[in-house]
Amino acid sequence: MKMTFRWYGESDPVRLEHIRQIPGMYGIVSAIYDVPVGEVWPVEKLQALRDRIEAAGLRFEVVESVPVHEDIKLGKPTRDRLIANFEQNIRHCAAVGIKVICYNFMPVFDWTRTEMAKELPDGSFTLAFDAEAVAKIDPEQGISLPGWDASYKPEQLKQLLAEYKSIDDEALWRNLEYFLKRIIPVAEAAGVRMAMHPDDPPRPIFGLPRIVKNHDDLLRLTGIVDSPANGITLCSGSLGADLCNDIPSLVRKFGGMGRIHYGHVRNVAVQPDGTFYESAHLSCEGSLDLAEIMKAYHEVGFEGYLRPDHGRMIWGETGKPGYGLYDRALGAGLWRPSSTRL
Ligand SMILES: [Mn+2]
Repeated sequence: MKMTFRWYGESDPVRLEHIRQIPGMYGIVSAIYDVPVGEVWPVEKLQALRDRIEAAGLRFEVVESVPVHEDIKLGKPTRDRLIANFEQNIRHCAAVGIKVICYNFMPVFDWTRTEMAKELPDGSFTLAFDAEAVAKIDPEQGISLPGWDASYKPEQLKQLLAEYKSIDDEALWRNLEYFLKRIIPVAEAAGVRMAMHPDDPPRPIFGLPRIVKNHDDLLRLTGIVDSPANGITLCSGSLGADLCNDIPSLVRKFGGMGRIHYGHVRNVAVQPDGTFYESAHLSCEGSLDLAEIMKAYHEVGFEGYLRPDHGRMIWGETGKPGYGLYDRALGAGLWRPSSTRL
């Protein structure tokens, strides 16, 4: 397996040169952030990003994420042009050496949290999700969530939510199928593996459908186009926020099928109602058995990419919640097998 680290570009408070100092670090996971969703990423921008990463002594083989335009998820007539742009993005990524593209199919909201800096008893700060607080939010009255406030203007959000009223789970599956049948052959031809990130958290929110939540959903997804290019990002923390999901067994099953191309590793402390916070990495700190998860990756001979997904803010670090240097670096150190040769 190859250990990677997410980096948000030059505006990221974490420096590439510091990421390189993490023992065994192989590469950087990043994206082009200044092109509107649905448009084509110029290959020159990807080349410049690759060159910057390689100049720091790291590799750029995983993109996270190429965003999927809402019109594709809604199945609107504009989707054909937008899917063609997505296909072009796959080709452009391949042209600069990208091997894996992470993406997701969550309507409107990507990850959702209610607290960006919950203080833990040890004085560290972490991301948290309060199921009861989210259940009380009436989307008609506007949704204000930390990390998402600036994503949509209130009127835009209202209109988007109205458009999703006619999209139930099966409609979203149909739109995903339409999308996959177009992009997977393109990815195959380009030598790129697509890796769908599961829904975070793995349950419907604000009445919006969520369709990638558990074993059955992952099996259905990988079956839509039966190709190694149609794979998944196994995110332990996202799937793990539903205590019914057995992460080591998912790693064994989908890793054994050769469909996990990218793994996000992190722990969560989960309550039965779905309330959770992102805990420290050790198995004893949260609900997930990280040691068992890593064992499962080894058992299936995982050769893809892993990254520490999120970390707490520790040692006084400030910056992008979940994406500080120190705690993620601790994760990368804990999870890298001693036998890894780079
Ligand atoms: Mn993740």
